[in-house]
Amino acid sequence: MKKVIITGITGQDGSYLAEFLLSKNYRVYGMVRRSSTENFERIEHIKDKIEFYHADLLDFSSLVEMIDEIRPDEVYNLAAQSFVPTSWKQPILTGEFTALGVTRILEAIKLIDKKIKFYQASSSEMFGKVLEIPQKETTPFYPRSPYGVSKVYGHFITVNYRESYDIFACSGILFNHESPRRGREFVTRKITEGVAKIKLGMTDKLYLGNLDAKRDWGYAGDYVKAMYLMLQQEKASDYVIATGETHSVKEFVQLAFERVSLDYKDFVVIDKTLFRPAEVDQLVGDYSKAKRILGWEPTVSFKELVNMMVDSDLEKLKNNG
Ligand code: NAP
Ligand code: F7E
Repeated sequence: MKKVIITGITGQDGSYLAEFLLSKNYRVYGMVRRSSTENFERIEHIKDKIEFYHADLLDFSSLVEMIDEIRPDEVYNLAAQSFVPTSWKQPILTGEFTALGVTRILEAIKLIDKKIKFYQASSSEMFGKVLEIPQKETTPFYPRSPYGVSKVYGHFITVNYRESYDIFACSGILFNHESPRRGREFVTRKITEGVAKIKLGMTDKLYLGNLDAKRDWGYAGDYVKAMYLMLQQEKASDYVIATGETHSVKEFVQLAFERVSLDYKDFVVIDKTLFRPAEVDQLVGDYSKAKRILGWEPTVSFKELVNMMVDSDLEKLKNNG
């Protein structure tokens, strides 16, 4: 049985990846940081099948001990401070988690066993103020937030440990991916939960920022499969994972309200405080390398994703009474 460590297992992607690797018969270890209350909402249904290990990206010795005790075949580093607006409020902490945290894990792997395969959760936010459309593996980076800057560091330290120490380290440059398990502060989930509350008469307004920003949105359940495929290849490399389509926040809002037969113009209020100091205006990825080498393709369309998230939030709110 192959052993795997997933950092960030309590997050959106961690939960889908854990499910997927359990289905592949992996022994799954979830790295969690200490908290006064358990935060297992997304993995409640599989938590009996996961072995939890307490460690923190800020604490090098905890990472060394974890890797030494478990001796995994693969490590997926999904843990990060992942919310872009918070990265302006807490830029130093974001750098500690999202940038230096990657070096701490890679160092632990280098010290203990260089044969351990490593996946780094890189991001389309690295492309920021885009220098090429669509963005591919060779497109230069121009990050627009402390989060994006930290991810550029995480990406290049991964490449550097591959080139310096011959560690099988891959960087997955994933474009936005969403699901019913998406954190409530990210725009897609904020919209779908807001729409569901409006439909059920629990509120009558949805406050949003910049509706003109465009993103390449896919389904998280598809994207975790690409992470796994990257680590099963002969050679380590970096891959863009995207849908190849771009849509504005406004289009997302329109479709979400249409799903419940309402007009967004009656409910959406623009709140200037939600605009960002520097915006990423338009992202669209070219996933042809992943298709060619990994045989990976997205399976959920934009409209299916919106509908899935609205339906799920309606269901959750109805069940909660
Ligand atoms: P998420 O839902 O915000 O989950 C983040 C995870 O990181 C949580 O499990 C969190 O644990 C953990 N974490 C944060 N700081 C930590 C620390 N110091 N030590 C240990 N664990 C820590 O993020 P996600 O959407 O699943 O994304 C997964 C990864 O992919 C992240 O690195 C993100 O930056 C990257 N990414 C995401 C997207 C996307 O569209 N979703 C796209 C590209 C890249 P707690 O539960 O304890 O807070
Ligand atoms: O914003 C606009 C906002 O916070 C998307 C993370 O997973 O994907 C995510 O980063 C867009 C931005 O995601 C609101 O200005 C308008 O242009 O959902 P988001 P993000 O910043 O793209 C990347 C790939 C990651 O790696 C990150 O970890 O939506 N927007 N109004 C709003 N955004 C939010 N959050 N809230 C609003 O009210």
